[in-house]
Amino acid sequence: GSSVPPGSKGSWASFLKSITSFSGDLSSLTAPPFILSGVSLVEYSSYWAEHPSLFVAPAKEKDPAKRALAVLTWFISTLKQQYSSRNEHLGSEKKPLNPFLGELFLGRWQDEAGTTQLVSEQVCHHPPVTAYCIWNGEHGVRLQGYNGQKASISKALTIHIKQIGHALLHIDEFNEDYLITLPSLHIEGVYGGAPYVELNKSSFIQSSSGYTAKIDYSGKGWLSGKKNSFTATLYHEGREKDPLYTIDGQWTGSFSTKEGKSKNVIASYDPAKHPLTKLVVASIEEQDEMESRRAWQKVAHAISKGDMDTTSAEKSRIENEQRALRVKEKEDGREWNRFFFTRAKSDPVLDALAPKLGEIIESDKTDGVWLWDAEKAKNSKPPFKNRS
Ligand code: 0T9
Repeated sequence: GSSVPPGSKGSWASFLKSITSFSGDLSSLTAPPFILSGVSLVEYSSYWAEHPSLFVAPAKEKDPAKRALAVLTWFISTLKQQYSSRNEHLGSEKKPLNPFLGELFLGRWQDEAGTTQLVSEQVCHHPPVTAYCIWNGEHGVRLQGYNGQKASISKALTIHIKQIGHALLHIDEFNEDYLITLPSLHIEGVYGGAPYVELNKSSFIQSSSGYTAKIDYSGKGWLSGKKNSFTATLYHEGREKDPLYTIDGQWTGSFSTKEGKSKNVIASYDPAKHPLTKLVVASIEEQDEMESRRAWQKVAHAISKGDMDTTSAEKSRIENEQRALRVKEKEDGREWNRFFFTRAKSDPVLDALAPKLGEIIESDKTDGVWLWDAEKAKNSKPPFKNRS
């Protein structure tokens, strides 16, 4: 069946034609309005902590293996927001707005876990790279990461996305770090105009305390036949055959945790029992010009009205402003100064953990390794300071 609205058949057909002949940067494609979203990709960083209690839970766990398990459980709980929330709320995956360099998305979650804060910044436009830091001071938990995507398309119109980048979780109390790798994904349902994400292969979490978690994704489910299935194991590094814990289920649904290889269920997770905490974002009037929702306000409004002329006019205005800024910087022999992050060649925490997973840090593909810069954050001018 086709989900393409009757009036958009022609433009969808030409869009499909254009994607068969592209390679790499998806953000450059012009898509018909029905598939556009007024939300910028810089907002997607918030998917990491929509359950603040699960995010901070590891900090309360004294036993290191159980702590690693709490990290794994939190990670799996984020997948539903990360990869299927657009589908659930908007009816299909939508093409996000392509963030401009320096674009910011700032907010906080306020709930039983206290205050959890979010800073997300577009640190590179070409290729697109978003960096973020999410932290909860009371619990001493901090997640920082950056990511970009590399896309390719198969003849059958499946879009394959390799994520480049990673996340690092730090727990103050135990001075522990966790390297989180990002799963590969593919987008199905493109031909019929109802794209959705499937995860594939595996992703990993490596802790500085010597535990490895491996998450295997299988679209249809080897055992259950259900979609979005996964199996995860947590083991002492190098001892994959000897898992301490096994988790299986659906990343869009419920899953259960078992001890070792046994059938003995020790915990289960049901997303219906874990309502999301809503991110608090300043009103558009309060926001700085560099903040995403303020900057894209007119575009988002035009998209929601299906007004393509205003959408492209307003998009072009932003793109032209950006081009002018880049020209000026080039003339002045300087580069755009990121608000919260600093480019590095490497990071000692990353260098210690990545080899354990055989993970190659392709920093050339993300314009460097992007690190949270506490000094910059402290000195960043008001509007941001007032609110964080
Ligand atoms: C980081 C996430 C990422 C971003 C999105 C591929 C994609 C852009 C990147 C990887 C987040 O932590 C997790 C979730 C979804 C990913 C998006 C899914 C998607 O389709 C888009 C790409 C750029 C498109 O919009 C392709 C157009 C398509 C909707 C129409 C055929």
